[in-house]
Amino acid sequence: MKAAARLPSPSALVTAAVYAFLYAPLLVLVAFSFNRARLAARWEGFTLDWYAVALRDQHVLGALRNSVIVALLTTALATAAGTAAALAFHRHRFRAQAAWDGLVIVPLLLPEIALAASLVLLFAAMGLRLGFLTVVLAHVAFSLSYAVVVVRARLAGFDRSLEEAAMDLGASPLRTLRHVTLPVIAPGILAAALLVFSVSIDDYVVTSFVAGVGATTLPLHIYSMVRSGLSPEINAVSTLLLAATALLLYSAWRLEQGGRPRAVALPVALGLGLLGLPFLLAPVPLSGGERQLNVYIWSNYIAPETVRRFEQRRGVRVNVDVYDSNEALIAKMQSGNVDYDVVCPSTYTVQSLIAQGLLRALDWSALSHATNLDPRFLGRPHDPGNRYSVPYFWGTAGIAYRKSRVGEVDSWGALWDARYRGRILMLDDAREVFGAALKWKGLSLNTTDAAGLAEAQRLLVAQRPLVRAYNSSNFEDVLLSGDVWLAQGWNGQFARAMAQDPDIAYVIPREGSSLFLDSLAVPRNAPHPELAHAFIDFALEAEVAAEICRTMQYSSPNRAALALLPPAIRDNPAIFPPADVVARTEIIEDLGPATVLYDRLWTEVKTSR
Ligand code: N2P
Repeated sequence: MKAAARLPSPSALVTAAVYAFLYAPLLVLVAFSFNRARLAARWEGFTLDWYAVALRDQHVLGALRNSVIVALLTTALATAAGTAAALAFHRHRFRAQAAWDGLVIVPLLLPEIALAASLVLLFAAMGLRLGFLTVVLAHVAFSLSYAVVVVRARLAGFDRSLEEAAMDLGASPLRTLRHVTLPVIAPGILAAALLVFSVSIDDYVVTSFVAGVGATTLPLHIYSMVRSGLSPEINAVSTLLLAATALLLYSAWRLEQGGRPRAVALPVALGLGLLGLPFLLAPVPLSGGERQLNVYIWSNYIAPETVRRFEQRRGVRVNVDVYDSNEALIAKMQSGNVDYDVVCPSTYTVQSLIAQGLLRALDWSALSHATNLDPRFLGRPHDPGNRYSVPYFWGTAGIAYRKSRVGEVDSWGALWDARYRGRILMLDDAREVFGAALKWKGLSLNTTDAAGLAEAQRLLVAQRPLVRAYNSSNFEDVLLSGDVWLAQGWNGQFARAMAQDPDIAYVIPREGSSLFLDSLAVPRNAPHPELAHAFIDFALEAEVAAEICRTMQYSSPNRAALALLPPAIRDNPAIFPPADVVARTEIIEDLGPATVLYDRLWTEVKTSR
């Protein structure tokens, strides 16, 4: 009887399980920020090194500084406006009061992505360039509601007769506000401010839409770090951000519960202190003006170390943003209000950007290292005289697979094998995915033939239930993790995966595949064209091109760099395929108006049931 009483009750167990579910991932994150191992999710001993790395990383510090500035401005604006609105609501009964009440709350319930998209449209219509200002305005837009709601809650218990008494005694309205109203609702205002600050500092969705270049906040930077390779540095940065947010939220909660401002002084000071670190450690200006270069490039296409070398050599700051599809690049460039200096489109996208007048003619006299390029990659049909583009990487799309699970693979048909249901990954890329289906059936991946495309679409719809994920960013990680056994993807990232796990193989199916050639180019409205040329020329230097190839393992079109590569890279057929394999590949071409057909068919595949 006694022993039974000591057993936890079922409801306590369920509660414990819920909390474990909620907080276990965070605990793991915090624990691994102290783990010595670089890659493995295995404990290899305690270290503070990752914090040291993070606090020395100028990009992390810069992004954190941007986040703090945005959050402080947002807090000031949203809290002031929110408090004024709450007071107005408290004092006056408006006509259709319920409707106004509801409208204040709606932004809290609105899907963030809808708010983000509408803000981008609004800014474009107003002719505002995306940057700091737009980030702050957007943050105020979504956090204002929080401020109104919190201050109103505090006002609900506020006795208006205090104000009336003050006025009866001769105090002016302003004096009454300062000496009576504000002191009473101060904890509510402070709580609102802390809440606004913490929703602003870790916002990702809205910010990613409205940031433009040079206004990268910490959440955006962390996300781009994740996409160019996981490092425990991210765990350290996230832990710091988590600690700061937790301290501020805890303080806001205490104040809301009626705690005295003095009681939260310590946690607030600690939280703000953590966020103040970047100002102490990297006291540099917000944006480098002329001394800054904005690069928009495929993920996994350039190592941070390489970028750092250029920064050091030229004494400039380089912002690197990444994308995972040509369509994302085109959309950004068409929007017309972003300021990139260097971009990296594939052949068919170079064609379409030239046709739309979105690229700037290059000054070849500033590209003295272009003589390093293998002439086979120059003068191609997508840009006959290379007026606009300089080859950067080439490579193939193919299938990587786990030998121990699927044996030998040599046909696209393997990706339709029902035995591997749920173990197949496809690129999230209309042209590549249709390309795989078309090639499998012996058709050109540039076909515009309606019957051929309909057949490809039918195959892709049938394949959908077998597909675990459509992923163009870290497909090699998904294969490495064991979640999928067969993945369509691009060679470089697979070559890196193979170096980590000998069970992985890469094949260009016997039916043939796509070959890509991605080039550096300068957008027509690039703000820093001179520095853009300097960067392109830097990437053409034999030694730099060799480093880029060695670290990213896509195939280099730089002949002088080849000699500098270790045999493990130069002789790796997954990176530099033999001539007979190249012979069965095809280059994706711009299909002009037929592009929309691919887009429509692809959307239908992805939304099919
Ligand atoms: C880089 C993918 C290769 C680009 N993440 C294919 N054009």
